[in-house]
Order: sequence, then C-alpha cells, then structure tokens
Amino acid sequence: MLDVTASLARKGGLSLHFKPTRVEFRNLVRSIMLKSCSNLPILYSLQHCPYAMRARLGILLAQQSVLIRAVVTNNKPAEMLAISPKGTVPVLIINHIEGSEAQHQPGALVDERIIDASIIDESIDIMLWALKRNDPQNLLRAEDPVHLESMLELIRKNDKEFKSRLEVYKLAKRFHKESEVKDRQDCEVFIAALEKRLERHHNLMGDQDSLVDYALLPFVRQFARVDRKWYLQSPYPKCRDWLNRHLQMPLYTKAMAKYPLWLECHEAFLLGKN
Ligand SMILES: N[C@@H](CCC(=O)N[C@@H](CS)C(=O)NCC(=O)O)C(=O)O
Repeated sequence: MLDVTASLARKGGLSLHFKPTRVEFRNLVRSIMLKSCSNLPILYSLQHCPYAMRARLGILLAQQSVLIRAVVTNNKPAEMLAISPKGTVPVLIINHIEGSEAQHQPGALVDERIIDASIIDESIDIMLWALKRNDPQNLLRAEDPVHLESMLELIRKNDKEFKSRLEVYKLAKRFHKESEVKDRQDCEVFIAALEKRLERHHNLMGDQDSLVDYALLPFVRQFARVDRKWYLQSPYPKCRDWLNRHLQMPLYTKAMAKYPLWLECHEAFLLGKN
C-alpha cells in the first residue's frame, strides 16, 4: 500500500496546488480507505457549515452510514486537500470494489480489493448520492424528473444568490454597519419568495417534504439567527413555522451532533444507521 504522507512529501508536501496524477489519486484514496479500517464512506464535515449540515441531513434521510471526520476551516487535513484541492467542506469518499460500490455496512471490514473510489465534494451531490441509494420519503420525487429539476433550480438560487447576500448581511450585523437594513432587505427577496410558496402549501414544493426543504433549511436557519428579535416579528410567519417544524425533528438534533476533531483524535464517528 502506498503511504499517503510519504508520497506527498515526495511531491513537496500538500497544498491547494497539489495535483495528483490519476494513479497517485487512486493510491491516495485507497490508502485513506485502507487506513480507515472500514468500507464505510468517509465524510469530512464541519459542524456549523450549512453545506455540511445539508450533506449530513441527506445521509440521515437516506438512512445511509458514513464515518464522520470533523474538521475546521483553518486547519484542514492534508489528505482531504489532496483529494479535493478546492478545499471546501463537505467532502465524501466512496470506495468501489470491482466495479460496484463496497457494501457500506457498519462494522464491515475494509476490503483489500478496493480498486477505485469516487470523491463527491459538492453538498447537493452528496444529498443526491445518498437519496438515490435509498429515498424512503420520496424526497427526490422519483416519478417526476421535471419536479427534481425545479427543486435543483431553487437550490442553485439559494447557493448562488441568497448565500452570498446572507454573508454580507451577517457581516453588516456583526460589525454594526450602516448597511445592515439594506443588506437584510437584499436577503428578504429570497425569504419572501419562500414565504409565498409556504402560503400555498405546507412545505416548499408541496405539502410533503422534499429535497429542497432539507437543502435550504441550514441557510434559512442562519438568516433567522442574524437578528433574532427582528426575525421573530418579521412578516414571514409561514417561514418561521416551516423552520421551527424542521428544527424540532429528532433528525435535526442527530445531524447537529458534535464530534471531536479528526486531526486531534484521529478517530472517525459513525453517522447514520447503526
Ligand atoms: N459548493 C460547495 C460549497 C461548500 C463551502 O463553501 N463550504 C465552506 C464552509 S461552510 C468551505 O469549506 N469554505 C472553505 C473555507 O472556508 O476555507 C458545496 O456545496 O459543498
């Protein structure tokens, strides 16, 4: 087995600029999996990151099991940066054995026949990977691809427009900037659109929960926490109900469990069914 650290040392250490060849990449991932002593996928996760929360929710909703490696942004593990040089969290490693994914059973020992692996380093893709394996609540609305596309469209809007406005608003609040009200109003365009949807039905895409409810939840939660006092009397009562309902689910508490940092204890923790 190739030792990751030795291989990387030869490359001059790990950095965001490290670009492994296909073979090095495969050996690197194989080495990470074999060292993990488990066939379970590995999820690099960040406690309060809304994208990582979304990924953990997806995994729990799909009743999948993964090993969580808790990280912080100012000290990311070298091996994570090597397999996903863009350096964002979450990152999921899935191994494959002879053309198929490994049996992801908790307790199953790592298989020496691991021949390949996939890296998923976009939170929505982690949700989709998990729910395509198992979707007991039909959150993907499997019978209707058009419905899935409109969910993804709203999620893209959240990630591309709302999230950046939210960051500006959070900073304005934190540093008592004069622009705070205006920055909040920029966010409210998206929140008002969600409120309109929730006036029509119980959840964002109909009465039943769907992918989009869980994908957006962590971001709306952040918005609600910037100025709690304002939020509690804001003209978005449906949004408040929707958020409260989801935050009160045991699933949410499970997704928010706190784990010791991987780089401090080198221990990964089981998330999912056990
Ligand atoms: N598009 C990515 C975005 C993930 C992302 O930006 N995560 C943040 C943490 S919330 C991050 O890792 N930022 C890099 C950094 O802070 O160094 C996804 O959906 O997974």
